[in-house]
Amino acid sequence: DFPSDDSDYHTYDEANAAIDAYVEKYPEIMSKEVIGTSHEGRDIVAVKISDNVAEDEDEPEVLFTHHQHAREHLTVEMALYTMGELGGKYGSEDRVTKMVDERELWIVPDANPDGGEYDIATGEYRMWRKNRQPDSGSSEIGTDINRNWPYKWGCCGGSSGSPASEVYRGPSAGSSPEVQVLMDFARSRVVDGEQQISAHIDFHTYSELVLWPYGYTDDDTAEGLTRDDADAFAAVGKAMADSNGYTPQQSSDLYVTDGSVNDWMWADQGIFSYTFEMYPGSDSDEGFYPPDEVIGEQTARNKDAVLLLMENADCMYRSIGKEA
Ligand code: 0X9
Ligand code: CA
Ligand code: CA
Ligand code: CA
Ligand code: ZN
Repeated sequence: DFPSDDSDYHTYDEANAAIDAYVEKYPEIMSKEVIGTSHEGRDIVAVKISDNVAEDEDEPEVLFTHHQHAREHLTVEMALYTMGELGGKYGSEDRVTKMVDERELWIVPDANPDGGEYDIATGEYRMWRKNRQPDSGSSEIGTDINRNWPYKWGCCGGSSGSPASEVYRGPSAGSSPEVQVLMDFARSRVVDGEQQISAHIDFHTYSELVLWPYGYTDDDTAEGLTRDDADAFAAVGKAMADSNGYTPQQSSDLYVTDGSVNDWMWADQGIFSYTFEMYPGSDSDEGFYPPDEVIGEQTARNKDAVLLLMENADCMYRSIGKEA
C-alpha cells in the first residue's frame, strides 16, 4: 500500500474501484473495457468517454495513456481526474460538453500495474521504474516499457541492452506484454484503413514538460516527420504548455530515447503523440513522490491542456494555418 501519509493516492485496486464508480455514475457517456493483461496477469483497462458511448461514431478520437513508469503514481491520479472532470462537467461546462459530444476519448489509466504495485508493496517506496518481467539469462527483473516500442528500437543510444539498466529496452522490440496491449489497442482503432485516433498524451513525472517526437534523433525533421508536422507538433505543444506553465520542447532536446511510445505512435500510426512530464519541476526534492496534498492542484493544472488537445484533434494543422 502507499505510505499512510500518501493514502490519497490510489492503489491498483482502488483506481479500478474509482473507475468502476465513475462508469456507474455516468453510464450515458462512459464505458470500460479490459484491453489485455500485464506480465503478472493484471487487467489493463481502457475507458471510453463520449456521448452515444456504445456506438462507434465518426468522430476524431483522442487517447490518454498513463503510468508506463511504476513510480510515477501522480499520472494515475491524472487519469481519474480527467474522468471525474469530464463526467462531472458534462452538460454544464461548454468546452467539456462539446468535446464529450464531438470526440471519442480513450483513457488507459494504468499501463504498468505490476510495476506500480511492486513500487508500493512494502508500504515504503522502492523507486521502481520498469515492468516486472524477468529476462532469460539474467536475474535482473524489468523492461523499461518506454524503451520497448518497435519504431527504431535500440537504434540510437537512447536505451540500454543491459537487463540491469533502468532504461533496459528488453530482449526484442515489443517484447513486453504491456507494449503489445497498447499497440493492439491503437491498431484496433484503425477503421476502413484509417487510424481514428489523431492525438495522444502519455503522462509521466516529473519536470513539468510538454514533449513531442522524435525522441530518437536531434533532427527537427526526419523520415515521416515533415516541416509541417514538426510545426504543428510545436504549435499545439506550445499552446498546451502556455496553459499549464510547463516547458515545451522536442523530446530529444531533453535527451535522446529510442523505443519510446511517442515515436511509434507518430511514425507507425500517424498519431500526434505527446509526453507530459507532470509536477514537480526538475529542481524539486519531491521528485517522483510528491505528497498526496498536491494531487488536486497538479491534476487540475492540466485541464485546459487536455481540452486544447481535444479541440485541435479534428485538424492539428489548423494550428499552423494549414487547414486541409
Ligand atoms: O525517459 C522517459 O521515458 C521519459 N522521462 S521519465 O523521467 N518519466 O522517465 C521521457 C520520454 C520523452 N522522450 C525523450 N526525452 N526523448
Ligand atoms: Ca499526505
Ligand atoms: Ca460521440
Ligand atoms: Ca469512432
Ligand atoms: Zn516516465
